[in-house]
Amino acid sequence: ELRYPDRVNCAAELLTGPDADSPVFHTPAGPSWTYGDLRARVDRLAHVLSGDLGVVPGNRVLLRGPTTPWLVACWLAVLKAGAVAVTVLAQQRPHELATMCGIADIGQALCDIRAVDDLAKAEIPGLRITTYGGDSPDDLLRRPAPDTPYPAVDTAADDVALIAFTSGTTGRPKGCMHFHRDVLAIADTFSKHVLRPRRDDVFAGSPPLGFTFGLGGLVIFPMRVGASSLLLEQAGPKQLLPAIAAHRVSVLFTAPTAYRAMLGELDAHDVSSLRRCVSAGENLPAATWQAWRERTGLRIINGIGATELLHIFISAADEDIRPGTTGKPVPGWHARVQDAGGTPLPDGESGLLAVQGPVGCRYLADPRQREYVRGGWNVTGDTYVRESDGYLRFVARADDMIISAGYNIAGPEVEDALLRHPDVVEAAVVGRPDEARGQVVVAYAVLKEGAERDAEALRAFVKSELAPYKCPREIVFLEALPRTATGKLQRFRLRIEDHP
Ligand code: 3SK
Repeated sequence: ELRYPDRVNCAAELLTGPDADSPVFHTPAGPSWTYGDLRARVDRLAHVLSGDLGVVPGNRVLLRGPTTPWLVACWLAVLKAGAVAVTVLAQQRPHELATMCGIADIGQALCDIRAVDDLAKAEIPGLRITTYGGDSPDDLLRRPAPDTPYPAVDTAADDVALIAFTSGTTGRPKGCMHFHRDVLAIADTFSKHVLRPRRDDVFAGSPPLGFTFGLGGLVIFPMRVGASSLLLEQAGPKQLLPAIAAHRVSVLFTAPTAYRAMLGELDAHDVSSLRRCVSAGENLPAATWQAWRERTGLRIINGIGATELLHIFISAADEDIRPGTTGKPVPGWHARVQDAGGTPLPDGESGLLAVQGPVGCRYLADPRQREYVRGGWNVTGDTYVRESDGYLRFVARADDMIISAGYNIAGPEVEDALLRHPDVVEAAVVGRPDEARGQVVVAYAVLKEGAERDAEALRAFVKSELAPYKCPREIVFLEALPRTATGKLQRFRLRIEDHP
């Protein structure tokens, strides 16, 4: 069981430990930062925040900018000063920023000068924006501040440290509040027991810091063990592969789509430094896992996480990985599969995934809290099956089940079959309303460059892989699938017929 003192400041905890000259952040261009550099810069920023900017414990501070060491320094300074960090994505537009600032009652923003335009355009009443990374004397990083250590504010373990926004794949954003102890708990559960990082590891990955998958994988997990992290402003597959080689990255965090994209480019890059590869954000098809294993010799650590629960709660460590399943509850977590009324279902039956653990869902002023937390369990909205030996297998997001002529069809199962075809790079399968059958299966596919768009051949392939009733009635070819800013597939945009 995890035990933390009643009073703990997670930023101070993450900053304590490694020698001042150990590296903490690398970037493709500039010199690496050491833990000593980071401590000194965080302390200066915390002085500016609580002095010049008048931030007091409990104030909520919006953070916006590309993934840089300065963004992390601001995040740590906000927490060290006892305030609440609300990190948003660089892709979010003025109306989205205004909605989030309204929900979280934000009065201050620290914003990379390169990302300030949309924030300024949002015209948020009462918001004080301070930029960083510019060359004016007014810039956050140039403001006068004492060069003395900043004593961390004595926060309670269950004071709110951060608010992370999720809109899932559709809908009005929900702000999820997480405590100082939650930040430590994700490192002391998934990272400690499944990832098992070492101090000499170099982390890197694609998720931005406004997505808690990235915040954990690129900041909290490496810092908890005194390791370092390569921070990339552009972190698509094209940038990741050369960066892995150049910086000898050993721990990689990214999503299934990026693993698939990198497979096509592996020959040109040296990835021999990798020892751990983590996939989350979406279900990892067994075909992608196998292909990565064949090409690199590495077993991808698959996981399911949620912004509501901060990070990954079901996964499996190296030797326990079973491709095609997500794994078992991470130590410290419990999981069960239940029906819509909350009654646990027997092994082998599919139902709603419900989990309990050291981190819980706490939406900020949102009635949807009642749907997510039921009877003390966090109901994630995923349909799962528990196998007899405890492994949990993803079936679909609960709202992605297709019911056609009385058959229950899981869209992701059909997507996996399509992805086994050598010409298919991406696939999304949805139900389309149909008078006779209730719904019919429709697939959207992205093909390899130059491949022939032969829907009939692809349908025949799916029929050779799955029961014929699961075969898409129609296959539509697209150049790309619609995705959220964090890379999640937006199936609702393909189900447009449901939303006339
Ligand atoms: O949303 C997710 O899929 C996720 C995965 C891992 C960690 C955190 C999150 C939010």
